Amino acid sequence: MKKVLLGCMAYLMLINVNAQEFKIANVNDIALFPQQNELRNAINISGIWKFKKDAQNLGEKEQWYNGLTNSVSIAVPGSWNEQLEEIRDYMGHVWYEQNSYVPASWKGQKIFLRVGSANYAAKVWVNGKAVGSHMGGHLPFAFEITNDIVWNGTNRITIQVENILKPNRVPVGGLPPGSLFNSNPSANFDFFPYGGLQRPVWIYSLPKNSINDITLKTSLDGTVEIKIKKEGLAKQGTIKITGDGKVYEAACTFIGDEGTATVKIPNPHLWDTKDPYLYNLSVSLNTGKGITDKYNLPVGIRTVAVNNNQILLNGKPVFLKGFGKHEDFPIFGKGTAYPVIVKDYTLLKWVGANSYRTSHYPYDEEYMDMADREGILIIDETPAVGLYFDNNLDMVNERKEVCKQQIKELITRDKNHPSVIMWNLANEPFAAKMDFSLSKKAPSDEVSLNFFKELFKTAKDADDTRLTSIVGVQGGPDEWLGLSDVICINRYYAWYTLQGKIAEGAASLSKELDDLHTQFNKPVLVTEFGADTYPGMHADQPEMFTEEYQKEFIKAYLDVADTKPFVCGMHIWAFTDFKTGQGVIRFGGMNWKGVFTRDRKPKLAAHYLKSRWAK
Ligand code: BDP
Repeated sequence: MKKVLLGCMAYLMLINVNAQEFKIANVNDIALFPQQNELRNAINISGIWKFKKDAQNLGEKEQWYNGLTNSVSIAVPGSWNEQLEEIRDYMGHVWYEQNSYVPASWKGQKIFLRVGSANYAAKVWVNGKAVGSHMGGHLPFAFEITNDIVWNGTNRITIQVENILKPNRVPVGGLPPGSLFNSNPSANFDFFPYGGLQRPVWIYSLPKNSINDITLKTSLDGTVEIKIKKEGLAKQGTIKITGDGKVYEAACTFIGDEGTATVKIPNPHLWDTKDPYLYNLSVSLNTGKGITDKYNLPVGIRTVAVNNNQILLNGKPVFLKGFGKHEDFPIFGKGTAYPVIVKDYTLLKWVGANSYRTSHYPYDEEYMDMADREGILIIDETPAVGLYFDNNLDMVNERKEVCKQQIKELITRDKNHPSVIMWNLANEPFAAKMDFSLSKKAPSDEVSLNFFKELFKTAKDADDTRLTSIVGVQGGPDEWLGLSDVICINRYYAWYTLQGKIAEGAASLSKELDDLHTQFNKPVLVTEFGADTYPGMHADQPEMFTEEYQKEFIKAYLDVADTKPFVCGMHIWAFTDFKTGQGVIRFGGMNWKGVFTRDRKPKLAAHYLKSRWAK
């Protein structure tokens, strides 16, 4: 007996040697973007990294975190799919490695590692030691690594990424029962399932007594409420807001680690789309022996609200002119590329748009900062695209928890951007009894309605200063839409239904818009409408896939909207052509509904929109 017990203990110890503990990323650690100032430090360690595919998922067992051998080079940020041979459609495990010094001058500070986005699951090691894990693409995560680094040499950062679509993940793997939709690689959404470290990776430092979170709330009378969370010994905070040649100051006293301050700016210079004025906020912490930490943040003073017909920015109606977009470009896929970000804003301005939706996931932080500076309004979307309801209640509940976590992460990351006016919590969820011919509306049920109610509650609890919505698919249940502050619908009359019949399509749209407004008495936003358009294809009489058809289709929808005072905006699908999986309705593995091509050249419709919008 004794022998058996000893044998068992030895076996358990063996397991323990191999079992590593991964801390789950804490959402509070992504509240403030890394900042370089006189008290904080930040190094972007993006560049060319080591990379290795792990198709058999052997890396952990073989301890690849102790140094990648036989690796190849890959760019970070960037999707892996188009950089190397034979991994375009790969769904599985891969490993990334980079070596980096942490400057000795940072000693005494807390050191963090921040990953902008790893699609989908990530595990992180520093110098071979497990430091943490995160689930979900398109959102950042960070871990404190102070005790894991060395000061007298390079630090090996290893990140395992895995991008398999699974039924308990969001976006959801598998297809809804009865769906005709399929593509290769198989995904329940209409964009290419790019994988990898798609956004910059940072090593940054915080002072021991640090500011950990700042939440702003602004009012039209110039009141700026500032909530601060901190850590350490500091007892006093100082707030300074600078703008239009003046400085406004306030003190913040903490109770425990939380404090609030209010600054009143008389005759405030408001932030809006035509004049996106930003004040500078500087928060500093004082221990009594001097300033220990400082964080600077731009502040736009503005409010967002709705009445029965319109969205109100600073109390005045604003009509949303714009697009649904994607992060997508040849070679680097969904990787952050600063020139593309700048170009997209140039084109949004050129065409006269004032807004867009970050379909179908949160975008890189630089997009959000640009929107604040450029006065572009953002509907900020979570990664919950293509949710569906099947008979597997456990899976549905697991997805719901993932959605809630993603809502919390998104709001924590983006809550201080004046450009963000609405949180969109899902795109085109499918009901359990969906009619995929899209000819009649599916019924809702208790499970799905409660699912969405919980998501709305999560968002409103985290931020009650903005609007909240879900975007409904053609043929989806109306009941879900009623939960939103603005009724948001994607419609493809005269494309997927009533093919080639623009006038009939416009009539169907007109009728449905009236019905929705009568039913809910809320403003209605058409968040998608569009037609695939092969650039350079023309016809004297508009015909599907030609540039003329796209233009006439868009014109007909916009003309209908103009007759309805309760339509508060029209977002065309899509801003640019983008890559998808392969399938018969996706010629060349592309969605061609862009008003601009994938390399940002205007189609006929772009010129038409400019003539209509950019007056
Ligand atoms: C909508 C989806 C969007 C698709 C679009 C289309 O929201 O992601 O790309 O249709 O079919 O259903 O072009």
